[in-house]
Amino acid sequence: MKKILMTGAAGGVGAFLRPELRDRYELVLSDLRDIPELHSNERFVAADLADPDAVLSAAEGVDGIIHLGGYAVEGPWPTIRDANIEGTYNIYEAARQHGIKRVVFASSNHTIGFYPRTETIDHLSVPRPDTRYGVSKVFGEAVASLYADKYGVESMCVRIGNVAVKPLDTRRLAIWISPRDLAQLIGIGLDHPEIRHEIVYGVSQNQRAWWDNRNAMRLGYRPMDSSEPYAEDVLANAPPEDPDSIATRCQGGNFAISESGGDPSKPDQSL
Ligand code: 15L
Repeated sequence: MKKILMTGAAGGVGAFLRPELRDRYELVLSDLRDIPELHSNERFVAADLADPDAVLSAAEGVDGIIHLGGYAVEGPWPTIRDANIEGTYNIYEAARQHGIKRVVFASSNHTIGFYPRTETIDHLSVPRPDTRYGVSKVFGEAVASLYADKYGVESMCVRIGNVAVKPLDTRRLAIWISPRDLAQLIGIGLDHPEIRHEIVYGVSQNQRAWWDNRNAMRLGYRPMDSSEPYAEDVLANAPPEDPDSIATRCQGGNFAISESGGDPSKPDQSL
């Protein structure tokens, strides 16, 4: 059984993934926050991602890394810089120094959040981040590419949509991924023999998706869930949307209007 370090394991995505993955891998769970309830096959190690020595020591002896850790929404630059820029760099450096050959990087749909919802994009589309958070995920994808080409640290970068038990609003009918579909994708990222640097979308088989996920399918991804059975209920209860709002027009939703209020001609002076 492979031993896998999961960073950010105390967060919501970690909580969804642990039960799906702990029968298949020996999990070393890391986070700043303690994880009180550990199951067999799980061990906890506290680590601040911004501390290179702590990351190096957390990654000692593992065969692969699932890097979920960092700040998961928009935040002030120092927060994003320490948790996501420094943190992701430290993960790849630890992988290089320990000779760990596989990393699954939890990237985000906010790398491409400024694309309009009318456009179908794929793994080759040029990034259009909607936040500093999105920029930090584009940075992570770039570090993954560099470490693959230069040091042979192979990566799958998963541009995750929204992980939840079910889709909760109109936008999430397009970008939702079920925990078991995300676990399947991550398993491919850890075990597929022919990965160098891949970008895939973390999305279930949603009819309303804005993403052509053929790169994930090429690698064997066969999502088991779809948002469509939830659509009638979601649409019946969805709050009315302003069709002219940038938040409604862009794939990143509210992230695309954070701080600017959606009007690029009037940037928030507090930035
Ligand atoms: C993300 O990248 C966030 O980490 C998550 O909290 C959600 O906001 C998700 O995107 C989303 O776009 O719904």
